[in-house]
Amino acid sequence: MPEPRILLVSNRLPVTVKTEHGKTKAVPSPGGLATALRGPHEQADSLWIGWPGDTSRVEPADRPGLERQLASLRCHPVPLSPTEVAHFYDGFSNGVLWPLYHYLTDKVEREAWSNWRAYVEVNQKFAEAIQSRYRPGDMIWIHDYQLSLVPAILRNRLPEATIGFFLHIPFPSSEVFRILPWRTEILQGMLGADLIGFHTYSYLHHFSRALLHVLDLPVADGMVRLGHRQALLGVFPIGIDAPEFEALAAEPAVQEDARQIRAGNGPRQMILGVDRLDYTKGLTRRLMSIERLLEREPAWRDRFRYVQLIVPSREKVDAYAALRRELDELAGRINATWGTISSLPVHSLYRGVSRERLVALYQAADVMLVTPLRDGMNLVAKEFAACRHDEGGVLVLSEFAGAAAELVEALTVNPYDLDRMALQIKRALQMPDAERQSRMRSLRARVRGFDAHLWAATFLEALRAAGGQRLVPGAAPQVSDEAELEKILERILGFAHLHVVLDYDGTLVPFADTPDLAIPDPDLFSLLQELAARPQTQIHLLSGRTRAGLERWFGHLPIFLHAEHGFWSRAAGSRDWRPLMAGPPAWLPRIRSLLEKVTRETPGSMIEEKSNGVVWHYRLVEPDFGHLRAAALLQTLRKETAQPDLEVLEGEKAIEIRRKGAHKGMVIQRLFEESAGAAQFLALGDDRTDEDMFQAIGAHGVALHVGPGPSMTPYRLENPPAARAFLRRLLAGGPRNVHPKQEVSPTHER
Ligand code: GDG
Repeated sequence: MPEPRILLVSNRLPVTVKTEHGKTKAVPSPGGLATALRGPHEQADSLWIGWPGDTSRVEPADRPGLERQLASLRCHPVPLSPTEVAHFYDGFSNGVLWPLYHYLTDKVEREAWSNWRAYVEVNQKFAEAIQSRYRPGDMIWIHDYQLSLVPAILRNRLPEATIGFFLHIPFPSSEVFRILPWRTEILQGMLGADLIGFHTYSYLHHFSRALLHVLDLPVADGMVRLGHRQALLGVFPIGIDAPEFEALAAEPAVQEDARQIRAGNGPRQMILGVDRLDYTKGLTRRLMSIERLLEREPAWRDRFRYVQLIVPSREKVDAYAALRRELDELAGRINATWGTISSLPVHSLYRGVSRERLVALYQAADVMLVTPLRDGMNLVAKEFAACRHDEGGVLVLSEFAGAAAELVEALTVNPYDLDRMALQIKRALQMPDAERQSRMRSLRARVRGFDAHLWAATFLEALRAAGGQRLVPGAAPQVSDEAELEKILERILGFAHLHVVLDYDGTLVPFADTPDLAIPDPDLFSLLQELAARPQTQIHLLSGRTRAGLERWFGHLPIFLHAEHGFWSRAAGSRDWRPLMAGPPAWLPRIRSLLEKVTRETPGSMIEEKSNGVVWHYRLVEPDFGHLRAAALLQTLRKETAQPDLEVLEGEKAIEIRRKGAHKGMVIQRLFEESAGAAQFLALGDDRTDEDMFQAIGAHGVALHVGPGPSMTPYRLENPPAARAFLRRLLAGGPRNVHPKQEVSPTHER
């Protein structure tokens, strides 16, 4: 099979447009992503789609040249206006999602909530750009939190496309994620992908929990079912370009630079930190733990220098400017207290350095501090290991960096525990050579073993497979197509004695939080009224609800009502409810008291009483607790099913215990017999209990399933509004081959 073309999509292109002294050029963007995706980008005629940076100052005359240059680099620009950048990027992505996903909820900018609109619009813009370049067979790989809505927008427009999504930052615990007012939109957005990748299992786990809590979607075997489609979840820890770092580290000029840096430190050991200026990196706490070490360990004073490289970033976001001030003050205080005439303990540099200098610093360091409060992965930790041919240097790593899941030979720290962090730094400074070498040897093997290229190749291979298994095997398509519906309608219009049998919840109205809230609306009343007025047509509402409930809502309509799955029936216009069988079952009081106990122990659950059985509802229970309790209840009930007249039914977040044989199919059977075989049926239903009536109808009519669940009938309407629209079409079609309306006779009265 030929290699498919890959469309890589990220907020930033791997090159950024720069205008200096009136000259415009595209220069490589910093960061590990460009390196990691170099392989797939160079493959076949792949394309990278993203923002090229601020192009507002590019002279009109320079634009064609710039476009040519980007095209030759296989980059397709998505230009963003300065306002879009301010609202979508600084405002929503970095002012809301970034702090929230890193658990720093106090840093979420209050004003930035208003930038949601811009986030949606720019995501749409990206989706349009992708669609404009998409060719069937391409694989689309979308990156990171700035673009989490793009997969679903694209899925709508390109249902057949293979779409992958990778989140480079942590996915927070669902308790934190649920703070986000747009949690539903973000989750649904990501679910447009066939494969969603995370750096660690714990991020995947948090995402699964959020799906369950927010969308009520369970994840089984790393897979989420979305109607007839499925999305896969996977763990793909990103690596670095290890050979490139090793090669740089082997260069004589770089090694000489490292020697000079060491010489500059004199007899002192060097502790190094390399971070973007960001409050997630734990820079303040890192400084405080250095201060603590100096306070508590006099022997270590003036025996180390802590060099911290801070690369400026996101300078327009307020929290970042404040952080810089705070760090300056703290470093000033430490230096003033513990500095000597010849040396200061803290040496901060607010600037980026060349790759060569960075590698020299890695090589010169005795201890590398990577102590973020949270970090998706953290590539600096891996780069440090890759550069240490000498097997020297000790890595001190935060347990809250994704890298900690892999780099288990590092000295781990909890960056919130300053005392222990100070002790770990001391331990690193005085680590015996043998231990240091042994740890570094193992770290280097890990970094080399799964590098950036392997990461990209592994994800793409999994994506290809996920695209191939997008459709759930054997699942019916979401809806019947127009031609199919037209054929069914024609058939029904030809029925001489039509019985329309309708389930209520999930069929005519969507599910509500509790059964009492699923109230019928005026449109439904008029629809039922008009259907009932149709010549040679009877309308039957056949529900699991109680007699009183149906009577209260539908008693005034000229339609037949069947309560408790058909155990009770009454004719149109009659108040006389007739049971299918006599007396309540003997087991009912015992089962009721069992359910009362379960309800007391399961907050949010409730009991629905029926004359013929009882139902335990757990729709409002915390989802996994509800599932757990339901499983335990089913286990207990299994003993009861030895009773000849008892059956247990699992419904939508409900368990029903009812008298055996009182099911919806019995109603169909009776109506058929009463019409002396003349009745023909149209039945609409959405759940397991409706399958009984579909089965009973057999060749005597048409059964239509409503909603995404499984069904024996091949005909499917998407949801309750689609069901109502179909019934309206039936009305509009008018009856064929039938006589004028006659008085309805209560057919089942004996
Ligand atoms: C996201 C996630 C995840 C730093 N200073 C200089 C410099 N750097 C380079 C490093 C490294 C990169 O920047 C930073 O790596 P991060 O891992 O922090 O990645 P980000 O791109 O910020 O962010 C992160 C990553 O995505 C990948 O999935 O690991 O958790 O937040 O490569 O070397 N490079 C140069 N001079 C510097 O001064 N040349």
